[in-house]
Amino acid sequence: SPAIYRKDYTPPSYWVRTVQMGFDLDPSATRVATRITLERNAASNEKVVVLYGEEVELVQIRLNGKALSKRDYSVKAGVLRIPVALNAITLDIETLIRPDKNTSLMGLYVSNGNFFTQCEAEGFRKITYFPDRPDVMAKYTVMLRADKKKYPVLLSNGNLIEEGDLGDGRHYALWEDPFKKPSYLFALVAGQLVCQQETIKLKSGRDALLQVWVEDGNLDKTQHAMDSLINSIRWDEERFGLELDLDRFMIVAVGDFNMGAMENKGLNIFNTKYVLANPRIATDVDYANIEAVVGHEYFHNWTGNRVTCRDWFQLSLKEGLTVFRDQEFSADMVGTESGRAVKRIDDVRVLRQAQFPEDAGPMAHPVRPDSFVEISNFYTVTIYEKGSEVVRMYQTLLGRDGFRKGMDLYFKRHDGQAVECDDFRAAMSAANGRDLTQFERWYSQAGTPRVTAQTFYDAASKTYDITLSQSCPATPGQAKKLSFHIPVAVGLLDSSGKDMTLKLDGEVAAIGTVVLELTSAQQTFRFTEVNEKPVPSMLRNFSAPVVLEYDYSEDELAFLMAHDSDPFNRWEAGQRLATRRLLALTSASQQSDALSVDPALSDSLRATLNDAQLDPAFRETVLTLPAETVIAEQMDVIDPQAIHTARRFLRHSLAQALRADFLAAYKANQTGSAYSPDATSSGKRALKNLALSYIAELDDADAHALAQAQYDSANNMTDRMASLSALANSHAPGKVAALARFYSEFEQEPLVIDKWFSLQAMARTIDVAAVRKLMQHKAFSIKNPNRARSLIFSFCNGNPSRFHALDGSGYVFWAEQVIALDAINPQVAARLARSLDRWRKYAPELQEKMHAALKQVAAAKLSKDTKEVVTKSLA
Ligand code: B3K
Ligand code: ZN
Repeated sequence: SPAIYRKDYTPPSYWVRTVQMGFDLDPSATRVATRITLERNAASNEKVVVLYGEEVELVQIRLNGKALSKRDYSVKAGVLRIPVALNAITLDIETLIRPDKNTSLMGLYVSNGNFFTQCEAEGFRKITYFPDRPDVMAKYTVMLRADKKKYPVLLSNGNLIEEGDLGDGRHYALWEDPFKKPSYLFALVAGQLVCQQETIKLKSGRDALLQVWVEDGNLDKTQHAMDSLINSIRWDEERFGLELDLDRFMIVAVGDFNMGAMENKGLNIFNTKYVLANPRIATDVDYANIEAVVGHEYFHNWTGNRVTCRDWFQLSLKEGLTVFRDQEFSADMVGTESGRAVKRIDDVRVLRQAQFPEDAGPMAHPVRPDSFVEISNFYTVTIYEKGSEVVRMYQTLLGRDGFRKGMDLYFKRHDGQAVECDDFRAAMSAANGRDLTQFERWYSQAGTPRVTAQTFYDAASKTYDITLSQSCPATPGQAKKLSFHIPVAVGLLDSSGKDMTLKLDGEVAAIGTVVLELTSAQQTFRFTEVNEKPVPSMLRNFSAPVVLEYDYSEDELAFLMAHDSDPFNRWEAGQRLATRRLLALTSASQQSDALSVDPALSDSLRATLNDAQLDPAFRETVLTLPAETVIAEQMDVIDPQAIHTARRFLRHSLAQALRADFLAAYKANQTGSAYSPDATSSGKRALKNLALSYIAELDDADAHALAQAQYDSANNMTDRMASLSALANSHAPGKVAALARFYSEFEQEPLVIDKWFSLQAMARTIDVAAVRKLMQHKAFSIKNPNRARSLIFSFCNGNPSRFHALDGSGYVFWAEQVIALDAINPQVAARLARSLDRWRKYAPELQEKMHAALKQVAAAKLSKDTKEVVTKSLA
């Protein structure tokens, strides 16, 4: 398949003004009648209507009432062209589709007997021929007809206009969306569903009906999603002055879904994983994720739907911005400074574990890509998470008020339009009178910039110089990079650990933190009237998505860990200390040297663990060692076995050194019998369960008893999973029984059975044979994306040392699964295909085996999704 280039964008030849659709829903033969009114685009020279269609049977097409014959149009590779030069036309298109055969879960499909749609990015063309591109925005009216018994609930975007019976057991519902939208935001849902609903008053005084739709039997799991929706609505009113623009807002949960959720106008469709929760089935992390995803989809109503993307290269315009908004929402929901820091740390962890590797691999792409083969492959951590960091940098540079001004201007200028990332930057710039020309490079250049700092204190003149230099590694298609505009937030600590008042070249710059703007390859910033040699705290709150290199002494890092007023950097100092140990241990393990670790790290960690002034949630982040994938990023040649050995050794050593402290923390952070997922309680549970996981490293009878006792008495899924995981990774006598009991207790809860598979796939002792055996389990199905992810992805992506087994068995398994999945669901397969994309970073013996597996996949008959990934991996 050929690549599509951003530079080739041309405006559509025709605009669509209105769309009227009629669906006769039937799993094996759904008839779709679509009437589209179009208007010639004066700005286009093309005298042709261009419609896209995929896997649809075209029954009939009429232009201004007259049936077209095959001679009146051409169809090639899914593109239907009708030569016509009229200013206004009406097209009637009838198509026939088979939702029950749709395993790609794009377009209209059946899940557990009900109908659902997923149209972003290019799924609408699997329903009917249409100018399926995001810059074509139209008003939709949708008539749904179906058997009343089988499909009592009929939903689509916007407002319900009319419903009634049709006779012979069928009924209908007519929906109208008052806002124009691109086709990717179209949705319909039909089937046997029930809802929790609530009417709320919006800020302007209008009423809005909120509904959460689920399958029968799940109504006891919708309250948290409803609460999260209401909180999201309130937050957007407060923080950005943005109100819900509809009278009705619906969330629907579906068990078969490719991603997390979808922001269809007024009818958000969610993976059940991001809706259903109660203490019995959901962990604290699930609760937090549901809040974030409900927020994310709701916030899209303005950032994505009211203002959308001109083309798919601009995807981060809506995704980066909306992730930033959901991150800020979650942080505000916690409220405390330390809670905000924990959220920030979590977000940066995702960036480092997933986005930094992507940015350094063969799929690296700019936040605004220049080309793609399959757009579905570009719903990436770069577009989402790095995109969010880019948006965050505006706020760091302009301040919260300046950022808000920019947002206001963005909506004032572009409401109802499909625009580009440049338009967002222009609004931020114009609203604040700031030149943001150079900032554009964050959108156009891929790769993670390195910022190196050097410092010099001159006691005689009392000046302190920070010299920052930047560079950025080459990425595919981009050998040389130009300098980025990088905000580097800096504080200086005096010898008592307090923030100094900062003067830059004689001017008072800040009491605690100043944002230095690095725009050249190298710049020196001079602080004056610095009375003693400070300890610098740099890149506070992770002010830019870069790697900061500075030659900190061990003492300085311990000092920052103990004193930095910036909680993010307190955490960061601990991570730097731990990373040094882990890299040294990894290398010792590679040389087969005896492993040992000095007490300095455990002393610092003990101080944090026992510091009752600090929030438990924050202490948990400090005591958590960098992930194996984060260590891997710091090595020239990745050695998964050595990294794993090193990390386990360090955890075991810490468990030995801090056993009594962990036990004390375990006892001090019990949360009692009434479960609540609030930040304080979940923070306590996080610390308590981290303590349990360290103690479990010791794998002795006391540790087993502790885990078993917690398992036996757990009254919520967080505690249950933590103890089951401790047991599953140990030699505890009760391990097999606990896994069996867990299964039988939760057999009826698919989301919990996903956890059961996932926990085993990530266990230390598992191997490919055991994964294959689990695939034979009656509860396993490769067709359900959540289930496939819970077992196959958890093993391939979440268990590096087992997946990268020296015999190459993991890669053979991977190739088989990619090929099998590709025939069912290309999007899911292409995600799995990414697991080997960094094969060149590994030792030759592993590389060779990975290469063979990649070649095997590449030789198979593949979707363009998976083909693009393996082709780029092998390039
Ligand atoms: N916008 C959707 C993405 C769906 C894409 C599917 N190929 C989810 C989100 O970001 O909210
Ligand atoms: Zn999104």
